[in-house]
Amino acid sequence: MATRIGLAGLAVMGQNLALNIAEKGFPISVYNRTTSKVDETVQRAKKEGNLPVYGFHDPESFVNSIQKPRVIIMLVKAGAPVDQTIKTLSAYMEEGDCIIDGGNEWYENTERREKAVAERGLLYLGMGVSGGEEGARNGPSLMPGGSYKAYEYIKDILLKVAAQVPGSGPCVTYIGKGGSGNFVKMVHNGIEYGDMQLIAEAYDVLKSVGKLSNRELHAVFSEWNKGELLSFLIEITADIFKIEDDKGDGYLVDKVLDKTGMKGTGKWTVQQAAELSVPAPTIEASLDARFISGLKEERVQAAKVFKESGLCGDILTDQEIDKKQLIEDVRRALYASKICSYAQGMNLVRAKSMEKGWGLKLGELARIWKGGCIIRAIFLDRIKQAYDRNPDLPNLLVDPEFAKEMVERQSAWRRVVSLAVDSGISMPGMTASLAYFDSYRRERLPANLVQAQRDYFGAHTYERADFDGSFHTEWFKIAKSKL
Ligand code: 2AM
Repeated sequence: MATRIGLAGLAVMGQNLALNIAEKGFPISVYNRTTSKVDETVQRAKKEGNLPVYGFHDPESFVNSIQKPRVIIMLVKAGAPVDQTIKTLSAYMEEGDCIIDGGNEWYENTERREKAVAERGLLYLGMGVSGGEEGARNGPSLMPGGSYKAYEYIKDILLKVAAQVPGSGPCVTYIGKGGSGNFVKMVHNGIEYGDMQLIAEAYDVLKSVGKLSNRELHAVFSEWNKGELLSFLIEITADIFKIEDDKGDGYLVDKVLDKTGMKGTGKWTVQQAAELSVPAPTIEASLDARFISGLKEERVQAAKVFKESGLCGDILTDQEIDKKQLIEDVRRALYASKICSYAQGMNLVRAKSMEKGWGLKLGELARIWKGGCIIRAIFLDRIKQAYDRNPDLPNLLVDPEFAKEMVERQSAWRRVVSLAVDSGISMPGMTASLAYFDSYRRERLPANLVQAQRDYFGAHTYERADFDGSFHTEWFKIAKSKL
């Protein structure tokens, strides 16, 4: 009997996705370079309910076991391993067969591969898969881009395998042509960086200035998870605060080294934002925050320089805090900051879509992120509604509903940022979001002065607010002649 689909690359994500597909009723062939993982997967399939998973130790019999036209999902490390796996498997594949890369791949690599395999009649999809291990097993958010024909062929599988959100359907849609699936997943990850940083800042100000204990933080985040901030990341944050240290006294979170790892999608997002001249200060701040966290040893030394010399301590204020008010303010500041961060991510997607002619639908992206993925949140429903109201919305901030929500929260937001600034608590994400809001909503910015400076020293010319045309002034001559 031929299986419906194949999956190559059986690290945890691959194993879980294979079991998910099998559980939805699609017999699946599996393969991995290191064959012990094949046996492991087949064993798991037996244990988890005799799921129809068939293991193969060599690529040829693996490919031949799949019904034609064949579909193979690869979940191997991005970069060269993907090229190697394509080479290994495609040797046995035939015209009309389809390869899907489910890794976090750089979108241009997908476009290159799509072209390369097309010469041999093979179809190609680059599919973002979000939701971590748990999502892969029980329902991820899927972002397939590339060959529409290939998407159509496996749509029935994807619709069943993806997370299901009551009222809004499976968390999958055909994203668009070329590398758009990878690109959208990349921006999703950039937004995830922003969300995590904003939550970390909320934690910092509540803990460092508000003096909340882990128990109180657990209660606060649990409460927040019942309202407009309801989301996977707030939920897991609440959980984290209640986990006690298994190797000593106190809570585990206090023992975790304050040094953040990263795999690169956040950096790519920021690079793309710069490439396309799309302002993304919150996402950029979250990436910088990870870089600064990485300078742990330097920070330890710096803290000594300031503390031991008596220059200044860690927290700069010792003011009386109304805890209840602070908690409410931080909740509002977090929500408003989040709107700005998502606005940046969405605008980056749109800019790329316009550059590449992908025709991406921003509301649809918000819909498929509502379940399965790391940034899943009730808030995404509001984003979808905003784009439903106006698909050409230039920025989420000017959607009437979001505009109202931001204004309602701005006093609290400013209080939190001011308190953090006064206290010497860095809040790069929330501050960047507020600056984004304050810059975007102002008709006139001090850019006139920057432009005048550019014309002064470099004759870059300037436009005028009152006349059309391009102007240059001999600023230096005039200024000095009048001395
Ligand atoms: P392995 O178990 O044989 O190492 C995540 O690392 C997944 O990518 C694993 O399934 C791993 O296979 C696979 N992988 C990494 N490099 C690879 C390569 N060059 N060729 C094939 N698979 C690779």
